[in-house]
Amino acid sequence: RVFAHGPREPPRLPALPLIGSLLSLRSPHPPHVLFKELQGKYGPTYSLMMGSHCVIVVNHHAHAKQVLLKKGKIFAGRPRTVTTDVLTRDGKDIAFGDYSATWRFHRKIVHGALCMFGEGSASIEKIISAEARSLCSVLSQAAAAGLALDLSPELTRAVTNVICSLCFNSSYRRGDPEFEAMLHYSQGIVDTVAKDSLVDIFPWLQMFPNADLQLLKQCVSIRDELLQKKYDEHKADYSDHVQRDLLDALLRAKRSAENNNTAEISAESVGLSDDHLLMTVGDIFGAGVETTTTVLKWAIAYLIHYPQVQGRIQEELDSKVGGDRCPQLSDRGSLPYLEATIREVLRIRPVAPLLIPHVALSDTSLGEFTVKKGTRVIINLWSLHHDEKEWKNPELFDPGRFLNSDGSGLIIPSSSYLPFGVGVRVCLGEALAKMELFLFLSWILQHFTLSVPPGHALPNLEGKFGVVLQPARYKVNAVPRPGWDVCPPNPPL
Ligand code: HEM
Ligand code: PLO
Repeated sequence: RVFAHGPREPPRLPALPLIGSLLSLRSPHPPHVLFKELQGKYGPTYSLMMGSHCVIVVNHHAHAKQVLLKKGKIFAGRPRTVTTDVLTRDGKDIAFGDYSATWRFHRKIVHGALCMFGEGSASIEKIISAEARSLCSVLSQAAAAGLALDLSPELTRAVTNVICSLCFNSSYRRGDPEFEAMLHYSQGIVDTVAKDSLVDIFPWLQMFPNADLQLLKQCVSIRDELLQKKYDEHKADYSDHVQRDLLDALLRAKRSAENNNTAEISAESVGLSDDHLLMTVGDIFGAGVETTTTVLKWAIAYLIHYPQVQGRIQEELDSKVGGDRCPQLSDRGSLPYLEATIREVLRIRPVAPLLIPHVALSDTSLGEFTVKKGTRVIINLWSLHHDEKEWKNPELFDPGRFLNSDGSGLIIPSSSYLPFGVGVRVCLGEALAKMELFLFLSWILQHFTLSVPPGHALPNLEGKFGVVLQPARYKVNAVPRPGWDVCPPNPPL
């Protein structure tokens, strides 16, 4: 290929001076916002040094798709960092593990296990609906007492129980001490993990290698104890004939590799060691809890800010589902405005605004730029989702963007939209997350109208940057809608 200027490297930010000067402005901005602003000076693709690592930051969808799709395999690596190594026993998981045969194998097993839950008696739909029902009944009790509610613990418990059923065939009751411990360690991990690769250039994230690394290690050891307990219980009553959950699926793969213990495929060599199994379920459990809960909290925060959107979803529910039954997955096609609202929440506040960093596994190129093996690539999803050329008033919350002109069908109005990533490293939980978001939100809005409690401020919409972009805590007034004080039972699916 002939390059206009010959092959060249992306514009490079002067190592520290420039950022230093930005910092001396005491930039109040989190990394994704600052990376978006730097385009003004350097263009949509530029590089910078983070300590000794060369990092390319991609802010436009064309280059993002080259990295994720067209050259997906070349850019499928992950960097190793101190904190993710602590979390994943040196990358023995899926999300932070480097591209390898072991990694591919684990993705495949998890994918298969998640698909298996599509049908059958313990179908995902049944599990989610049962949790939605219990969530609504807890909310009714609290609403009856007229309290200003922090929905977070109940939303988290509902979402945790879904992923707990899928991973471990178990669930938590209210006030379960193991659940409380999980809430605590998981927040500790979210607050501290994966930021270290950014610390070199964002000193206001400064927290290593001291108190926060300590906190991370403590939280990880509590998590590991919990995972180990589940693992031991599963090993104790494992049977080749029943597959109850993801952990059974992983154990089955391990057993079958062990029985096949020929020269090439031993359980160790294909990455089915105890550590690998634990880290893989740890990923799915952690991702299953933190991502979906975060989106639900964003969705409710926006619905409180935009009561007209909430009202329109409720009208749609009343006319399409009616008052005699609760929503089901089969209603998804007839509730486009709710679906559009979910899409808009995922656009305006992406769960992972910088995805997880990718790494070039060999020398390659990106558009007209050369890229050396080992270069880290940060896809700034925030820039893609807030690109003024692609989205009118990107900061405006407007579900209507995702509807066709008469409002009857869904569209994706721009190719600058990748809430789950795409390609080799695409999110493994996309289908599950979409089912949960649809069912939980439709149940909640069918039963309640949500608003700011008297005397409270509207939820803050800024978000706290980390491995997931979380909203600040806020309180809600949940008023039961007329006729919905009792849930009718679901018809059999
Ligand atoms: C990876 C988004 C829910 C499991 C990712 C990535 C994004 C993402 C952007 C990174 C892609 C990349 O680095 O290129 C989301 C969103 C969710 C969600 C927006 C909720 C709305 C879930 C759930 C699970 C899950 C429920 C578990 C069942 C994973 C895993 C990876 C991943 C294992 C790592 C994939 C890999 O590196 O190969 N997700 N996710 N996610 N997600 Fe999700
Ligand atoms: C969340 C805290 C848990 O205790 C551990 C954990 C495991 C997997 C991580 C998840 C955390 C955060 C969200 C991540 C997920 C893997 C894929 C997902 C990073 C750290 C996303 C959105 O990319």
